[in-house]
Amino acid sequence: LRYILYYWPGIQGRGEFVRLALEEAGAEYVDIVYEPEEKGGGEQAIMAFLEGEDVARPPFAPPFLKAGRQVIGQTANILLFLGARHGLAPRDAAGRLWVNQLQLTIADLVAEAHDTHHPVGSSLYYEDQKKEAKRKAKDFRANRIPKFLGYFERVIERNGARTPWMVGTKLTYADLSMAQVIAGLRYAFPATTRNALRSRPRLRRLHDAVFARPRIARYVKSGRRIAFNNDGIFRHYPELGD
Ligand SMILES: N[C@@H](CCC(=O)N[C@@H](CS)C(=O)NCC(=O)O)C(=O)O
Repeated sequence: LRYILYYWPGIQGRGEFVRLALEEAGAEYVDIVYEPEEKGGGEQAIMAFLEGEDVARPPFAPPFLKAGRQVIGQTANILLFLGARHGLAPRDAAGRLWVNQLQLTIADLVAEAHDTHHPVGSSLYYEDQKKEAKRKAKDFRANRIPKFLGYFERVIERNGARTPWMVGTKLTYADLSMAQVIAGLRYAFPATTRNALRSRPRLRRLHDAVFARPRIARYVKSGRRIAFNNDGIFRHYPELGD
């Protein structure tokens, strides 16, 4: 089975949460935006779904995933689907809901990280909302990063397993996403994140364990993982604080 991932070019963005799950699963997939246009690739392929008249269940925004005839949007929803199919989630319904809950909380954190550079509007330039961005980032660094990371540290602790993971004894897609968020926060706000992680050894261990997974390590080494940059969700602007 071959998946098609629809996501914007040049950034990890929310697409990366899906990529990490696909990579860990060893699934076959194409990142359609990097395929030549004459082969149906490029941004046109994305736009065809967003704006096409004949799409029965149109997604609102990337990322979305094509699996056979199904088109699935919303990062957490895509992961719910992949988790069940590839053993990246518990088998029981309660366990699946719990992992989904964690993923939705990660999505909240990701949205707040995005809003540190776009607090007024996603359709406006960063340069036109710098003042508000400074206030937003200050609060995010002082209050939100510690609150979110404190929460996830507790989740690992309460799980009580001898493994590094948040749920049970096996890795789930929420662990992959958590590691990705830690990597992103370290890029955007290195000092704040270093400080917040000092007292959160379980999260540091989770991050390291995810990036040491053979398939994830191979993916990172392959050069296919786009580097963090200031077009993505996690951006490093010195004026927004360290
Ligand atoms: N809640 C959605 C958010 C999707 C989203 O914001 N996608 C961005 C790219 S990362 C986008 O293209 N947004 C267009 C828009 O919001 O108009 C998810 O988690 O997938």
